[in-house]
Amino acid sequence: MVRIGFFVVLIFLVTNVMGQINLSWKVQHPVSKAWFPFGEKGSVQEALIAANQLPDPFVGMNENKFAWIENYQWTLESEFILTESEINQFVELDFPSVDTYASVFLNGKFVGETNNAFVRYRFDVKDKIVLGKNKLKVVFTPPIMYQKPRMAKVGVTLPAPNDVGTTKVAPHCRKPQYQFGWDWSLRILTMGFWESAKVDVFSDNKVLANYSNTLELTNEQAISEFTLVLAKESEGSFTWKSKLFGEQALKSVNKQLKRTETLLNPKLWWPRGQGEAHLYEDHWVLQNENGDVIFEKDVRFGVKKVELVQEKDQWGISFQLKVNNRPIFCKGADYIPDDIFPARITDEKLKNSVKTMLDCNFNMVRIWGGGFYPRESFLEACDEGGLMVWEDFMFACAMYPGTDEFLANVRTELEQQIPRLASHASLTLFNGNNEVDVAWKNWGFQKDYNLSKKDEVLINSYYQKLFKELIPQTIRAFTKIPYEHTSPLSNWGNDAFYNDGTQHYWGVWHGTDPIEDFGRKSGRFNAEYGFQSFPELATLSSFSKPADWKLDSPLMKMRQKSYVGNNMIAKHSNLLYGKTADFQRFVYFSQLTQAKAVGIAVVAHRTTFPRCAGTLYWQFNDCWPAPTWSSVDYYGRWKALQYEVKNDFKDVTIAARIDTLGKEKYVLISDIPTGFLCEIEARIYDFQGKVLDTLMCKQAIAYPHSVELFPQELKAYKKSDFAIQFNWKDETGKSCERLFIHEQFPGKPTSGVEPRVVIESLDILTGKGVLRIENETILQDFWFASKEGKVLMEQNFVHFLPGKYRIEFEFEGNVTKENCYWFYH
Ligand code: BMA
Repeated sequence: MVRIGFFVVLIFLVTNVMGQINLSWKVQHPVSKAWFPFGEKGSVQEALIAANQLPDPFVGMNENKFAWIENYQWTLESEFILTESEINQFVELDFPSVDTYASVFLNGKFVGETNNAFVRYRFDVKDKIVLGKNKLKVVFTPPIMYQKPRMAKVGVTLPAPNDVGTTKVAPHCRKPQYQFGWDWSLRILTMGFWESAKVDVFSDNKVLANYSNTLELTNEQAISEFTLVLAKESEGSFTWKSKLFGEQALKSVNKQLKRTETLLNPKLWWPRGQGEAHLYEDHWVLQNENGDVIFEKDVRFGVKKVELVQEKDQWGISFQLKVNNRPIFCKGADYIPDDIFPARITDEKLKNSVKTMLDCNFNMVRIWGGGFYPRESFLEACDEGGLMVWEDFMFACAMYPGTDEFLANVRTELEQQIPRLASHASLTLFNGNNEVDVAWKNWGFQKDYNLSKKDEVLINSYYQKLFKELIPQTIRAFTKIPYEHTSPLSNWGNDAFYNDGTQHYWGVWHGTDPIEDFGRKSGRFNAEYGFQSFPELATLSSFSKPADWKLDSPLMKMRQKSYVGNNMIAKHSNLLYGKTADFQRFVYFSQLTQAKAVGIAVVAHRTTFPRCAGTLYWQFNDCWPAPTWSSVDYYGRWKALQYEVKNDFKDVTIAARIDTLGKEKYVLISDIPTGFLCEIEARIYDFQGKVLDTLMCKQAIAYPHSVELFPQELKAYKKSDFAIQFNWKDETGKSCERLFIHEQFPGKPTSGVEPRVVIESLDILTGKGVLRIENETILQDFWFASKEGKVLMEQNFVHFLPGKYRIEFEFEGNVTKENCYWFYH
């Protein structure tokens, strides 16, 4: 039999789907004047890399080779064809996200300008189109060039300590602040489109967005409002068909169609662990007067009530979120942009992050204010999984303008973003900014920037207008979701401050506090605290060579963007695990140190509810491969910390509460709303694996609460070294176990016979492997990894009692028996 195979190579300049033309661009090099492909979305930087004109900025010191780009204007061009029938319809340019300062021209005529990367721009170009070929040109101006002649209007130098540029313009720009430089990010100011720009051709009208909003909620009913945003104002009436609520005839007001509906005995949306994250499913069809369908979509929405309780109490001022009248203990992390190049972050990566957070028992994620607003795919995954979203507005660590022009620009951003974000069941809290207020009051801006009393008054008034007037007013016009103007509300440093509101505890990293202070200095809601570590070898190898693997090598120094430096990691890791000259072992120790630091904090926070109502560690992810505070590195490899929080965040867990190192107690913690009866067995071993004692108890535990386990029984053992293994059944009936090591002098190497570690099998087809361990003495924090691929374990960095173990694991990429390695101590 002869098989005929054929390949068709199609090159599309434009694709026309349902009246939408996707635009593909070329870009001109500002110096050589040569044109090269840009594609549909991305940035000039990514286009230069793709055209082999620049190397990967993540490798070595290549970051420096990108600096010149922000000194030039960049021109992009595209073409599209319009037919006879199309030019008689409405034609609009749709730019879902333009980054950031662009002037748009069609067929040589000026169309408009953009100046906010968080705004969707649409331009009506009916009067500029021609039959046949249309030429589109967009000129991008980089931030400093754009702002230099304009920023004087603000009337004061605005402090912007993270902006590493020659002229600090970050606060003037509605563009992700981390791209100007951050203490975990390189500086690359992208110019381009995060999402593809399109030409929209439509005959009558078009729906641009749909929103949902719970207006009122009682036990008996929910009143919800649904909105469709139209492209054009229409005189005629529309028919809005809903599978759940039936048909309704409507007229538009301010380009919007609104309907209010009642749900009887509503099924509520609950955060993960508290109940079902129920989403109503509906199907909407919108028809115009002629009966033409102009919109059709499956929509989902949730019904919930959120309150933020901030009351004076026995400790100070609370910060308690209540969902559906129930106080929730919030646990999770801070989320930063997944890449320095926003356009190349895939929906798959975002969904995977949400999955990891849910698998690790988070119920909240905080979208931090120095990046960008989350995409729909991210929020939809949060809605489905019950992951509450704390949403910052995009302002961080600097002072911002409050001129009429700036406020008008931000108003457009808010009017688009707030209804979109608040439509998601997962959206739980709005926060004005990250650390703007705390910086203004504590970071010495007044002196550092030589600000006069008059300047201070002006900056104060700007703060007031933006964060205390414009943002809350715009929120209130749409939703009842709570808002606070800033996080943290209290600074770290002074003991009394920990009693009021939100806290970002930075006394260890940015101060001189000992690591145990993570357990002692807790705010009422800890929205940030963390410790850095190095990513594992496979990630290090993606950007560096063995010769660079020293803390003070030029590359490692450059990679470390925090002024505090790599020595802070070494300081605490040396104290806990001892010095090592082997860099790979140091990486391992750095991750253990980070896990210990954050673990101490998490357990302290969870066990002090209701004084403490939340714990979000800094930071979940990375925007490039580097030493940072992340628990999952840029390539998705889990650090020790990710495994630690997976255990510490479990709804029913047993954890070690550490006050001073070596003096821990063991606690049962539960977030089960109905309370919980837990049967626990604890076995005490010596380091050779001999059972010294077995303890049992039945512990009833209220919501959310913690109790110390076996305080009396363990007293005698605490004078020497021992291991304690807890076994219990969680709320689903699943057997759980956790092993803790109690050492008189933590960190000293465990002496004993070398374990036998064998990779029994590795199946490339299924991506599954089996590891066997045989050990005669206790193994502490056993870590299994690959120098090239990615190893995925149910648990890693775990202790093993003497014994024989068979461990199944999964892997991705190039994992071989030869390139796997392990550490223990
Ligand atoms: C926090 C964050 C970031 C920063 C981190 C580490 O306060 O808000 O600004 O990256 O500190 O210094």
